[in-house]
Amino acid sequence: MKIKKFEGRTLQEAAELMRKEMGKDSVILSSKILEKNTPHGVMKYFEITSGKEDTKHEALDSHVLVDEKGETAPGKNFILKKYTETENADKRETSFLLSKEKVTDVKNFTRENNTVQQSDLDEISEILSFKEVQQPIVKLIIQQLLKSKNLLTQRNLDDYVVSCISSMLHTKEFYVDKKKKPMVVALVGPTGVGKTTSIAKLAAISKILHNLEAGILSIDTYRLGAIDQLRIFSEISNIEMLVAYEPKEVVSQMNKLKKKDIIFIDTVGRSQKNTAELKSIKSYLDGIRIDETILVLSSTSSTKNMYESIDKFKMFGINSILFSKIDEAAAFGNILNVSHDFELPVIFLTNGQIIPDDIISADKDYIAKLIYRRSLV
Ligand SMILES: Nc1nc2c(ncn2[C@@H]2O[C@H](COP(=O)(O)OP(=O)(O)OP(=O)(O)O)[C@@H](O)[C@H]2O)c(=O)[nH]1
Ligand SMILES: [Mg+2]
Repeated sequence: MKIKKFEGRTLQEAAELMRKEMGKDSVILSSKILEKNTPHGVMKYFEITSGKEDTKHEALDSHVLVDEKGETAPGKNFILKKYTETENADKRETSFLLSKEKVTDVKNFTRENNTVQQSDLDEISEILSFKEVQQPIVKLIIQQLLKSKNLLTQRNLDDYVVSCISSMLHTKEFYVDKKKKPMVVALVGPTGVGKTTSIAKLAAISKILHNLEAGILSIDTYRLGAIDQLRIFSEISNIEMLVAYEPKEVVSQMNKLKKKDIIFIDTVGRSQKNTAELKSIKSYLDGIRIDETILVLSSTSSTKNMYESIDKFKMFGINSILFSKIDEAAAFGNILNVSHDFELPVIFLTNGQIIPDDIISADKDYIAKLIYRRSLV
């Protein structure tokens, strides 16, 4: 891969320089906000690290937004392309997984014959429990495996487990219909889970990679510095950001953004335990049409906390879940527990703090492997 850094006063400017020099199929690997001393004072600027695969075949990034034919031409409907574990996958993402071959190798070293024994199933139960998959779901997986017992061998056992997990997960593609603009997406969730950071990632991807006019409405006027966090991002990325300080201002602020293709609404983080505060956030959103309400949950939280959050945040009419901070979590059974039990689709996963790179579309196979990978850490 060819790697190069570009600077610009805005994210857009740096991305344009990148495309001019590296071509349209180059991708942003990371971005940073830096400061320079100039005769006019301190100036903020963007530095992006871009990469381009050497072969045409490897050019698609995991979160490139494409239309149904795989093109990124402006003016068309598009979906956020799903991550797949193929040879063109981003190395950082592939490194999360043990490859299937590796898992099978481990088993082949430890088993003498090719048939599956009860002890293999016990071992799988143990691994799944260790990964914090709840007992009723572990039992369902084992029952599924037993149904296919005649087909199971040491070699294909892990693949069967992954496909059982995969079939129990619900996922959803992020799809934007440009004809029905603006699409309105609200992110809600407990405090500090990554709502604002995820909005910055999604807004930047919409704008830079897809030439969409994106806008942001913040109703987080509670937390000190919350507006500044978004305002700095909005200034350097040149994405319009408005604030509604009271519920009655929401409709007029949304009207100002009505020509945008997509509007992201950032809400204040509130504890799921405080119903009165949750109702206060809801009063901001009640008067407007929202196309997608995404509940953001941190992958590092326990299944119990997640259940409580879903129960309390359901008043917002949740359409999908974004699991943040998968780079910090030690086990991912909670994603399966939640998705299976509430039949709520996972729409995105975030895997770091870098804007806009550290976000990927939910893919059942990817999540299943994340849950079942054999390493203990
Ligand atoms: N490691 C890691 N950190 C993340 C991720 N997403 C967000 N963060 C960090 O988590 C912290 C909180 O992120 P915010 O986006 O401010 O969270 P929030 O939900 O908007 O917080 P409130 O508005 O206060 O409720 C910040 O330090 C982010 O950089 C992620 O995927 N991985
Ligand atoms: Mg926030």
